[in-house]
Amino acid sequence: MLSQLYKSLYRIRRVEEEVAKIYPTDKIKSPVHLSIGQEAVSVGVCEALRADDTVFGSYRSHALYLAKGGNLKTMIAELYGKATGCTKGKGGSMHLIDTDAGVMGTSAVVGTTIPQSVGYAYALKVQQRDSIVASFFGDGAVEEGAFHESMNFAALKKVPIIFICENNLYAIHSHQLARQPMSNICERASAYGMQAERIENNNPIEIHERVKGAADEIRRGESGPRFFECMTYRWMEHVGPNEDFNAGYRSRNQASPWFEKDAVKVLAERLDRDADNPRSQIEAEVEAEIREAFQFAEDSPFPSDEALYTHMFKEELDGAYLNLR
Ligand SMILES: Cc1ncc(C[n+]2csc(CCOP(=O)(O)OP(=O)(O)O)c2C)c(N)n1
Ligand SMILES: [Mg+2]
Repeated sequence: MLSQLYKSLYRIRRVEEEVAKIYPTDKIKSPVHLSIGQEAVSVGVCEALRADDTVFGSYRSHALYLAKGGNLKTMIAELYGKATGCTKGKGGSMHLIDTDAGVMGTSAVVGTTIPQSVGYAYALKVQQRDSIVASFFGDGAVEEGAFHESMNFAALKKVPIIFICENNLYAIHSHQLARQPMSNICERASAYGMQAERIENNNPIEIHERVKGAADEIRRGESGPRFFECMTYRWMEHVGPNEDFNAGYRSRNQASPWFEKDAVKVLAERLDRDADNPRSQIEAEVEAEIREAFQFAEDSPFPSDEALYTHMFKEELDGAYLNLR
């Protein structure tokens, strides 16, 4: 379990470090919103999910896509705008999808996947499946009308969904307290009639345990929707490959407690105390996989001009987009 969590965390961190390194060459054709610093949330939650569960996320979803088992090669090809990308080079970093892995989609428009995820979870309930949905969004999305409509409907219909609010304190450069009259997002979620809990400290093991407990209760029909506000911190600029502690809206001092409790570092240290799990082997495997994925993207062709006219309408989409898992 520990080595699995570490592998997932390390893999995501290293993929995004490579993305940041390559970004200035202009090979990557879409903006990138990096999750560096926030990986623990996606990893902790996705380890608590089954392969047949489904996730939805925002434009900051490299971590979610990878933690849920999304294909790394097709993700990198997508960032490169190549025809072999997970949306055939048409969506870029903000619109990742891998239906085989249960990544139903991510969107550039704040809050839009929240009602989609509730609708999907409602369909699962109507069809009496025992798989569930996890819906990821930021603290900024809580200010959207669609968030509140979705909370209301989900609680009313007791749909099998776990809401994961990744509270990194900022929407672009605005602090939460400059945007919201109360800092406690859970209080607002619980006002809709669902159990809502905050998880401090960005600890993947704690996130995993608490979300797993909720997921099991939902599957057994013992709980309606659940809400977790996971406190976390974005290390890089809102969009792009650089740090931005000189931008004036936050300081390196504010970030330093989050650097201290970096989940990748903490789990690496724990793993080193466990002789049965050689970290070097895990890391070597991940590095080889990453090299292969970037090479795949480099070697892949760009979409043809004709591709501009395909996959525009639902009739052309293959069944996987339309069939529930
Ligand atoms: C409906 C909508 N309004 C505004 C924007 C512009 N916008 C892009 S990202 C963002 C901040 C969202 O912050 P948050 O939900 O906390 O996510 P984070 O970037 O911190 O992960 C905003 C306002 C948008 N993309 N969509
Ligand atoms: Mg935020």
